[in-house]
Amino acid sequence: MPKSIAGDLTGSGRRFAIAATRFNGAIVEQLVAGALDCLIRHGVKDGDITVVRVPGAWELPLVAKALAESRAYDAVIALGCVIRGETPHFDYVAGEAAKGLSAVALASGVPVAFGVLTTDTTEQAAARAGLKGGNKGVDAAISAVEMVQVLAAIARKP
Ligand code: INI
Repeated sequence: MPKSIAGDLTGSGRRFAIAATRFNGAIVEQLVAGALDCLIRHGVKDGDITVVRVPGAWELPLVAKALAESRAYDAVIALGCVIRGETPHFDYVAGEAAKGLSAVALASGVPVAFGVLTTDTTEQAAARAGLKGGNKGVDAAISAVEMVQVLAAIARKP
C-alpha cells in the first residue's frame, strides 16, 4: 500500500500575507475580496491576514520576497492583473512577475500563490475576477492553504 501525503484545507492558526497590485485596481480588489472570503471560510482569523498594496505586477516578486523572508507568514498570496491589450510590455511584466514569484517560493520555502490574471482584454479579466463565477483570488487563496498544509504534512512524515 503506497503512503499518501495530502494537505487538507484547514487554515486555522495559520498566517497569510496578500500582496495586491494597485494597477488594474478595480479588478484586483475583486481578487482581494475573493481571497479574504476564502481564507476566512477556511478558518483563518481576520487578524492573521495582512494585505499589502504594491504598484504593479512588476513589483510583486520583491514584496513577496520581503514578506516570505520576514517569516511572519505561512504563505504569501500574490494578486494582480496584466492585460495584453493595454500594454506593449505585457510579456515582460507578466513573465517577470511569474518567474520572480516562483523564485521567491523556491528560495524561501514559503508557498507563494500565483493569483495574477494575464488576459487579452479587460472583459476576460473581469470574468476571472468573479463577474462570471470564477475568481482567481479564491483559487490562489485555497492553493495557499493547501500548500501550507501539504508542506506541514511532509515535514511530519519524511
Ligand atoms: N502592471 C500591472 O500590474 N498590470 C498591467 O497591465 C501593467 N501594464 O499594463 O503596464 C502594469 N504595469 C506597471 C508595472 O507593473 C510597474 O508597476 C511599473 O512598470 C513600475 O515599475
